Amino acid sequence: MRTDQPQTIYLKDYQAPEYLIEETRLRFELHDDQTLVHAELQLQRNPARGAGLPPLVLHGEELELLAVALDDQALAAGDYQVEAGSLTLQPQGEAFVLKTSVRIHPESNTALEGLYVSGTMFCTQCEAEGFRKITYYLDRPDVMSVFTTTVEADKARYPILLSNGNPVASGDTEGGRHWATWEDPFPKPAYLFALVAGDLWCVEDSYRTGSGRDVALRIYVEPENISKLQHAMDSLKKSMRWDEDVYGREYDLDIFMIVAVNDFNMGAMENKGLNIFNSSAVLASPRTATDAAHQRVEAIVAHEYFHNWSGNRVTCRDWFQLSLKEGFTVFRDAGFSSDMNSPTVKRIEDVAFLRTNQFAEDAGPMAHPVRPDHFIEISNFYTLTVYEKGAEVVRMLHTLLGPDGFRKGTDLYFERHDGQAVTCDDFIKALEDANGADFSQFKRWYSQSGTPRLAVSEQYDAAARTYRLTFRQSCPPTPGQPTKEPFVIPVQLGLLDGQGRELPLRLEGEAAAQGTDRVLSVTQAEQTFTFVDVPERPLPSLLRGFSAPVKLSFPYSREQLTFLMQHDSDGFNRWDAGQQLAVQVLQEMIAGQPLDTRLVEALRTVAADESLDPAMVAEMLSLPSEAYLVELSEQADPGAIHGARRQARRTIAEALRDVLWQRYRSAREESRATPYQASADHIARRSLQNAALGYLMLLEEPEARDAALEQFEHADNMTERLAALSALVNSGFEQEKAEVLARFFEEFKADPLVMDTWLSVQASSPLPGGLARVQALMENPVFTLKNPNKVRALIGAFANSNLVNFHAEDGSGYRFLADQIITLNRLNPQIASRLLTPLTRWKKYGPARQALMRAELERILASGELSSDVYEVVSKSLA
Ligand code: B3K
Ligand code: ZN
Repeated sequence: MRTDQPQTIYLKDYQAPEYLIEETRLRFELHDDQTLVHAELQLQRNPARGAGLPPLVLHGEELELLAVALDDQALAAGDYQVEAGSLTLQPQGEAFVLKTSVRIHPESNTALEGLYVSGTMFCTQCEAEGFRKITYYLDRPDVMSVFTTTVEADKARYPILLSNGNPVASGDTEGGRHWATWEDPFPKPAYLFALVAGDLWCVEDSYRTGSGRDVALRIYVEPENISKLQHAMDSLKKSMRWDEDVYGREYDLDIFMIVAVNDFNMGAMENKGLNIFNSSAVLASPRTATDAAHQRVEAIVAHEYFHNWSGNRVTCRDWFQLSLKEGFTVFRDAGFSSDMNSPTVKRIEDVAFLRTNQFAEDAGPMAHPVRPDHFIEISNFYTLTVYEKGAEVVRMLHTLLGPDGFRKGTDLYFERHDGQAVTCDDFIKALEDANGADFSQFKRWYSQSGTPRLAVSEQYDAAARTYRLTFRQSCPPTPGQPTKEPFVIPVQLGLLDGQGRELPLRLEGEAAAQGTDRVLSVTQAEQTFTFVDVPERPLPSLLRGFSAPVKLSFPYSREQLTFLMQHDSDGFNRWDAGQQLAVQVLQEMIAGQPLDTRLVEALRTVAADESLDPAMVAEMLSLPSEAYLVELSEQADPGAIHGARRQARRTIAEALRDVLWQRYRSAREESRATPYQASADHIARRSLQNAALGYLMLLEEPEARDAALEQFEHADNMTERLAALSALVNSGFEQEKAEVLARFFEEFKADPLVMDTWLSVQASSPLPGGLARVQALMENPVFTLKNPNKVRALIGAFANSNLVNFHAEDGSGYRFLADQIITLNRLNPQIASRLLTPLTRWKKYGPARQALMRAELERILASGELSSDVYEVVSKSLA
């Protein structure tokens, strides 16, 4: 908890460090009631900072300093100053050795940052600024050092002792204790440090790199999870191969380890050679994890592995540059997932997520550029903007340069900056230099916040056979940025004729047509492109594959959207045309008008299309989510949004009953006949099967109920069972609902990850009484506020995925959430701060709800001493 006024830190104030750390030697003595950390740092004056020896100011928080020595001279109390966040002393020469010993208390660390205890093991989380809770250090990413780490602990309880790099020595000591020493030869910032001690089992495999080196691969877990590691191991090996094939990047150490822990603030962490994962991002078995969970494991394993180059070998100069590693690495993992699965479905999922959640962030009080220029608490900036919008920015660079030019650029980037801590400008410069490109205007994507609007209009001249498209871009004001300069917006497009065929594309001034699909760069506030030789009025397919993170508008008629749904050669745009149609229809229903049956007929065609990938059919049958409809509203009415969407879904289910049953039965038949596989075609089949079941259950007919019960009972995998459970939980079949919930609980109560899904399904049910259900579940022994997965599964799901219950008119949902945040502020500030998100969106709702939400934010602000995490979000939301 802070005791002083939180300070804002500015990018413009960046200065290189006064001192560097050449070598770091650490020794940990782990005990039940305390841990001793002995550090020996070889420091030197940073030559880049000039002459003179300024005081050395080391970061350190919640440390009890036991001893400090400079070049082996013990210092007396007057020789140094200890303050809340620092240790200051005066060096006597350019190069020197500093030794410190501190006492820390991982056993009572509930913030899960620094060294802490999860279950029966010790583990660490240092990014961004957690290392300073372990020892006094220059805890900033531009200070890179080689590390040698010795861990000592009780041998029986902690037989496995791990740190970064390669194991070099180990032995026993008195009192039943033992030790192990690890050496990491690659200089790294402290945020990549890791330590694990526990009674862990592992699966082992190996990987031969392209250049013929053998790398040992190990995934460690607590013994009960040893059977759930095959999928993560397969994903790891695929990632290693893919990064060689697509980016020319090989792994560098002799061993690569992953450790799964149950208590973890986020998904996973890319510590050098020793990734630490939330168990939800590693463990997967058909019986306990859904297809989506399998794909999440695959993506996160890849993401953390890819950081070995984009983040570790080349790291960030300062935390404002976070997207340098995160945006790029999300782009890389998306490319990998796309290659391993259906590219179109992957793109649809990513775009739906971005538009619903990142666009909302960009329109809210915490909006910030991909490269923020100030912050109070860096933990608050691990955001959708830095990650997902940052990945879209890299994707646009890839689109503009093409795959070969982009690869030339990344090769130069990795080669030029290997072993360095660099900036987003250095990344862009490498792409420019390798291609002779100029991205100076493009770089506004890094500095301007907000989601640009792109309004497009058309003009066809039959006599001249010309077709003009005029693009007007604008960007709404965001905190601290009242006006914006034009962005570079790559617009991938095609033109369709009356039969749905693609027309050749020739722009005015060009000698010949250049294909039927191309990318235009919109760089001005208003810009017109004229196509020539256009034989008939075309229908434009715009922003294919969502080629830029903008809000595009074009005055399509509903017939034109239906036509695009059936004929566009771009799968993403086929889906998107359906979404645009559904949004129009739902918005009318929200305003009280009846359902436009053209939507139903368009979906009938989709549902019956056996030539379409079943996963695409499932995506196209899914109406825009409530959260997306909220994002699109000027002022959202939760009850009307929920009611309209539910009514539309029921009408669709009635109208499409036969085809839905037919598709459901044939898919379920196949599922029964073939054992579970996590392959793309099986996943696609199950997604359509479950989408159909979801619709059919809305009819509240015994036939559908029986199908759900059969599927729940007999399916051999969690994907089918959970879909059946969730359909029953959201139905009016009270007795069956209670039965399946109880049976599911009995079967899986010992499996924390499955219990998370059991909590989530109930927490997100829109049926009346949602808050009471959540409050009752908080008393269930499987729930604890100390485990972030449990908090997300129950409280997070209620606040983010249960629109009607969370926004209850009496404000009870808001009050409940604020109460939890006030408690969590002391236990785990990062989790408390994350939970605030739905309250920060108060401007989206009507005056009565606004007042209630603001009152809860005020109550949190007045509740006592706030962590910098919670303080920053609450104060900015109220500003
Ligand atoms: N780099 C970590 C995130 C650390 C978050 C610290 N609050 C995981 C990742 O993006 O790969
Ligand atoms: Zn990352």
